[in-house]
Amino acid sequence: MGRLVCRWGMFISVGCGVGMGFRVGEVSVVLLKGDITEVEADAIVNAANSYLEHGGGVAGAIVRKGGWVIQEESREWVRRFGPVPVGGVAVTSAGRLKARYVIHAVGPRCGVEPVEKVGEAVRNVLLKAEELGLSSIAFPAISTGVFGCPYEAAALQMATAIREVAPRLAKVRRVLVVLYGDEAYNRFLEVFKKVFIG
Ligand code: AR6
Repeated sequence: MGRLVCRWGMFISVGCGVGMGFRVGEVSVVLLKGDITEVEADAIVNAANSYLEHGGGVAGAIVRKGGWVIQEESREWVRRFGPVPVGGVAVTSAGRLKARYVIHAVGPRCGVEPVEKVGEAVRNVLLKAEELGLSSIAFPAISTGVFGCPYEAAALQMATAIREVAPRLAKVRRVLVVLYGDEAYNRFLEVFKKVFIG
């Protein structure tokens, strides 16, 4: 059964979790439904704010499960380098999580900053993952919670950025997008199908 999984553009159910897989050259892009803190990947992406003060949503879940060390390292990052710009990234360890790193990505607050900053954040995460030599990375739906961006707009930014950067990646081979709940999953899936299949 395991050998049947991870076929692209179709429903997959074993090994890759439950979700839909797409392919861009050598890179597989898989949409999953679930909790990002449970996902196995070399790095998981946090939907962070510029001060890396991890309150609710994905950030809160990451610190609760990974440990306070992630918040401490985040504060140390801000002390050394200053606040992370919108669209930018910062890296810490992942504490007790299965991942090696947390890449903190600052998305836009919709209505305040342009939604295109989601795409910028995604591009910067992928380039950082490549720089770190990682082969797999898991994204949440950046900016679609507390920061108030609509699922469709954020999904279009994310899918377009992945499609654009993927051909330039030599190390990253697996990009997971982890959606929390049916609504987020279904809306992202529609957009990803349009971008990756047409
Ligand atoms: N796994 C996967 N997705 C999740 C999880 C989880 N465990 N928990 C929530 N989501 P948000 P933002 C979804 O608010 O909009 C924080 O306070 C959620 O349903 O985490 O970028 C930070 O510290 C939504 O679709 O991130 C910042 O201040 C998506 O993840 C601010 O919120 C993003 O929701 C960042 O806001």
